[in-house]
Amino acid sequence: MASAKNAAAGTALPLPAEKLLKLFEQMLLLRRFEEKTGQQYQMKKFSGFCHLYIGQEAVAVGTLAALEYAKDYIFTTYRDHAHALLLGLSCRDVMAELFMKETGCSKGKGGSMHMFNGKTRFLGGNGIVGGHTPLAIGAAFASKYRKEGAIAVVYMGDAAVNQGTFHESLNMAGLWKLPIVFIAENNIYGMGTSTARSCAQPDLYKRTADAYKIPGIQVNGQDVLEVYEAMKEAADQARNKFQPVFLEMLTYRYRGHSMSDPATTYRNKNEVSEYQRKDPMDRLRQQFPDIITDAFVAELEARIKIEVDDSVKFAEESNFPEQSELYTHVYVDCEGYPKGDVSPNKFAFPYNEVP
Ligand SMILES: Cc1ncc(C[n+]2csc(CCOP(=O)(O)OP(=O)(O)O)c2C)c(N)n1
Ligand SMILES: [Mg+2]
Repeated sequence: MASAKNAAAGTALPLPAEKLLKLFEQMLLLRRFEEKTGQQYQMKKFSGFCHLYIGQEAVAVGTLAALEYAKDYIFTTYRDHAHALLLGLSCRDVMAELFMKETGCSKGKGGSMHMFNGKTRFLGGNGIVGGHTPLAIGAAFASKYRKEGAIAVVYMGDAAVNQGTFHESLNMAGLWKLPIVFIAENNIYGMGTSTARSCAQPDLYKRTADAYKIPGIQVNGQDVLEVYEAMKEAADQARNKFQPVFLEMLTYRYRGHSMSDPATTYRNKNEVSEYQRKDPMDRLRQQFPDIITDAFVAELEARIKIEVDDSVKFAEESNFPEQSELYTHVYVDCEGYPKGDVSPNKFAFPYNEVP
């Protein structure tokens, strides 16, 4: 059992030892899962878009740890494997979805960018930059209207804050006092374009207070405890005072934008190593060496390896969806919709024909 004090620093712990261990465990699981995902992609086990979360783990882990599990509505971008794993989906569920197998969380029809788990109110995985902020506004509005006590949390990248939908959403949230927390994961690049080149005000947190009456707070997104504390406060404001909050998480992705981006033209290796020196897991270990011990990490690495390897085997051995599934789960399954018929039918109009 870990001591209630951090002996190295001689100070009281900011969180119970079990919780610190859990934060570390979750970050390591995400890191190893994503490394395996990248490897499988390079081995051509699956294809399509694939955006890894490596380097940004403290943001998803710290923010979601500050919420009551499965109570709030969560939306994120296409960089969504991590959020999925933290919101009730297993490595098998996510890996099988990446492999586009019927055992995946979206039955193999969504792939990397469309992880989903209705049971924990994880409403995706969204491919359009800024396209999901209005959806989150809808969830926040519904929750307030029905007096649910739930908040909406919407993660986005730094490039999304230049989209019209973002500003429309913030205006509505500020005007209608919606229970919502906006989280911009500022990894300083939107694909290969830096925020310095794309944002008139690259300090994103400064954009929201005067314009939309939404306090903006800048957080060190590489410090999982700082992230956790900021999210606790923001969620409390949103839930109990209907005060929307905007959190700018300063973070960094170690890999390219997606698997097809070698990230060699817009940044150099020194920049990457500079950020790697501030890795969120190393930081936590250095802060709490008596709790996150070498022995604990070694045992954890072994446990995670088994789980991640098993998910690959499971995904490989699963089947692709049946052809008869082509029309199911596209919109809503209603009586009368065609099932199993993949030939042209009344639901598949030629483009030049008005229905
Ligand atoms: C409306 C729209 N425009 C362009 C794209 C293509 N696109 C996909 S990701 C991306 C960059 C987004 O960067 P950012 O919001 O910073 O998120 P990050 O990838 O860094 O997590 C772009 C331009 C898109 N998906 N949607
Ligand atoms: Mg970005």
